[in-house]
Amino acid sequence: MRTMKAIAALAPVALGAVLSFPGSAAAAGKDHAPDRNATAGAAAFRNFILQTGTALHETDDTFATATADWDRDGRPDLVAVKKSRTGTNSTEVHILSGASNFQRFVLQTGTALHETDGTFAFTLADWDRDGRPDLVALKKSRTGTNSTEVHILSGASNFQRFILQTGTALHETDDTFDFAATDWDRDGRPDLVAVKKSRTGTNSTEVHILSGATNFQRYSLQTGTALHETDGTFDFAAADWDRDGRPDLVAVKKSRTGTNSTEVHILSGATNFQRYSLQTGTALHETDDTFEFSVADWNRDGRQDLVAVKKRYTGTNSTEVHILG
Ligand SMILES: [Ca+2]
Ligand SMILES: [Ca+2]
Ligand SMILES: [Ca+2]
Ligand SMILES: [Ca+2]
Repeated sequence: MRTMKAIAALAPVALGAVLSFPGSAAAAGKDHAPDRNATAGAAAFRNFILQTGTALHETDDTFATATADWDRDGRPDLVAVKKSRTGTNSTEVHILSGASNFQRFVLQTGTALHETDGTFAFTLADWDRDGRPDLVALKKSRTGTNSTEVHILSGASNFQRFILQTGTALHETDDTFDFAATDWDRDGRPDLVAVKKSRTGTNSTEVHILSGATNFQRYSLQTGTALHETDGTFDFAAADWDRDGRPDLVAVKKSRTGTNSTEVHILSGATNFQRYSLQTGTALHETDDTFEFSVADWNRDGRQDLVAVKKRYTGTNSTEVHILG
């Protein structure tokens, strides 16, 4: 999520540089010597399958990033949402194509949404089921409805048209909440996953899922999880890691880890997030607020990969993408 003024002016810049980080890879290899009996799952996230600068300059807190297959070529694309200090005086969407290894923009546009601030979070989901990812803007606080609001811009209109704007059953929310969209109840409608990280009734990280079928007026699930309360060192995503048809909760622990690496802890949806499917260190060193995470199947082997976006203080002076498989 985060500063620069003229993105368009920088669009033609294509670095094309595939970086190698022998230092960090070797260090991680030493810390986590491969277990020869390890299952495929246990070996997950131990290798970089892409490390590259991109056509996007370094970015700051006015940017939020996500992955989605915008151009429907089977390759995840990088979606950068520019929330404020934009040329268009609106929230902007800048999409870098996966097919170009993020060297080329396939969309750069203002949207129907005004400039946004820290009270907004963003995710993508195909709300209207036309095959195009739509932009889900969550207004967490200072809303007209006194609830967390959902405002969805259609991909088909290049984000010029709202296809849903509504309050929800969830009260206003703050930095103790993270959000993701996934079809939890498998009715074909994206549902909204609100992860309550701390100050919870259960003394654990909680999952509250609002059903898309009710336009987010009813909960499909509200539960504590096997994961203790969490803080700003954790990022969350939803994806079907174990391929049982149920979305799982991916918790990325960025720092203060036991393994001295960025860790991935996956809670299985089949157990309502009471059991772990995977807990592992990764080839990526500990990370900080300059990193954002998402999951996507980059190399199309049917397994979700971890996409780490390094927004600034990069070697390439661009926003970088590091994918762990
Ligand atoms: Ca794509
Ligand atoms: Ca759509
Ligand atoms: Ca659903
Ligand atoms: Ca699953």
